[in-house]
Formats: sequence, structure tokens, C-alpha cells
Amino acid sequence: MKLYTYFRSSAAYRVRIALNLKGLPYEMVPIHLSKSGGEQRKPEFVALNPQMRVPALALSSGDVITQSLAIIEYLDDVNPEPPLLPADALARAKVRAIAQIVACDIHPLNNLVVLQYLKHTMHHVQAEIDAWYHHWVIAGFSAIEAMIAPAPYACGAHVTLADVCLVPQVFNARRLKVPLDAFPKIVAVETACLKLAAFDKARPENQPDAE
Ligand SMILES: N[C@@H](CCC(=O)N[C@@H](CS)C(=O)NCC(=O)O)C(=O)O
Repeated sequence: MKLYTYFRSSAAYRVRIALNLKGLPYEMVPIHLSKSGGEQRKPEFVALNPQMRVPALALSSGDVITQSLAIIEYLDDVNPEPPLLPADALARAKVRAIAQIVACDIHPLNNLVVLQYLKHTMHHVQAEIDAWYHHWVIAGFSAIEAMIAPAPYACGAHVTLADVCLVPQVFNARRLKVPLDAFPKIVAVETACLKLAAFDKARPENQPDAE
């Protein structure tokens, strides 16, 4: 499999963690999101992912899957061990709820294209863009903090999709200097996860394209 990735992309980071947890071998193809106007806009990549975003996973069959949650659920379907979603329907829904706060409510508002739009099209100054970023992370993290009881992972004794989404979002929050003092449970989950080789190997600073 080939993973089209960018070291700093939190959506690609989610997929790297999932591939590592499953012990699946993959080749990384770095797509630089800002160099030369963004390699995600080059025709070769647009042919793979018309949405011009990473991650994209090319399978040995030639099929390409986009959208990190779709990729991760596919990997979980075809390689069920270790499972990233609990067997119990209610527990699955709770895991997905946390994953979706990150992937559907926080990340889309703070993605690079959104921040660039605020800057270059709406002409907001950097302080306003930073305030926007912080606002949406704090709103989402406040909800997650109230929903989890680290044990030591977000939803109990096993790593789930919730952790796979949460840890990269915490990386992003730290990079953009969001204060995390109000989120001790989220930070505890991050600490527990980063002790695992699958998470550590997926960290942005451990990628071949890291800058
Ligand atoms: N919902 C998508 C989000 C993918 C996404 O937005 N990726 C960002 C990097 S984290 C990207 O490629 N942005 C390209 C750009 O900003 O031009 C997913 O979960 O895969």
C-alpha cells in the first residue's frame, strides 16, 4: 500500500497510527502541502484525489481510498485485529462520537485551506485567525474532556478510533499554542498513547518528510 501523507497533516497522522497499530506495511509518498503552491494541487495527485487533500491510500489493487475515517474503517474491516471499534453497539457509538468531534467539528474549521481562505480571501489578520483556531479547538476539547474517563485510553483499556483521532488533534493544538491546562484528561490520554510504538512511529517529527 502507498500512503500519500504530509508529516504535519493530522488527518494523515490518524491513518499512520491505524496502519502501525495493525502492523501493516506501507510506503509513504510525501505530498508537501505548501511547497510550490501545494503538491496536492498537481495533476498527478488530483488524479488520485480530486479533493486535493491528504491522506489518500492506494491499495495494491490500484484502488484509492480518501478521507481518513473511511480509510481507517476500511483497514479495520479487512484487518480486524486489533479492533479500533468495540464490538458493543453502544460502545462503538461512543467511540465514534469522540472521533467525529475531532474529524467533523474541530478539524474542518481549522484545516489549512480554511485558514488560508480567512487570510487571503477574507483578509483577516493573523491574530484573528489564531483566535478562530483556538476557539474551535477549545469548544471541541471542552466537550471531549467532559465525555472521557481515561483508563488509560479515551474509551477504556483498549486503543480505539477515538484515540487515533484525538492524539493528532492534540499535536495540532500544541503547534498552534492552544493552552491545554483545562484538559487534563485529554493530555493523559495523549501521554498514554504516545508510549505505544504505533503512535510514536506515526508522530510528525518521526516522519521522513519532517522539517
Ligand atoms: N476530512 C478529511 C480531511 C483531509 C484534510 O483536510 N487534509 C488536509 C491536511 S490535514 C489537507 O490535505 N489540506 C490540503 C490543503 O489545505 O490544501 C480527512 O479526514 O481525511
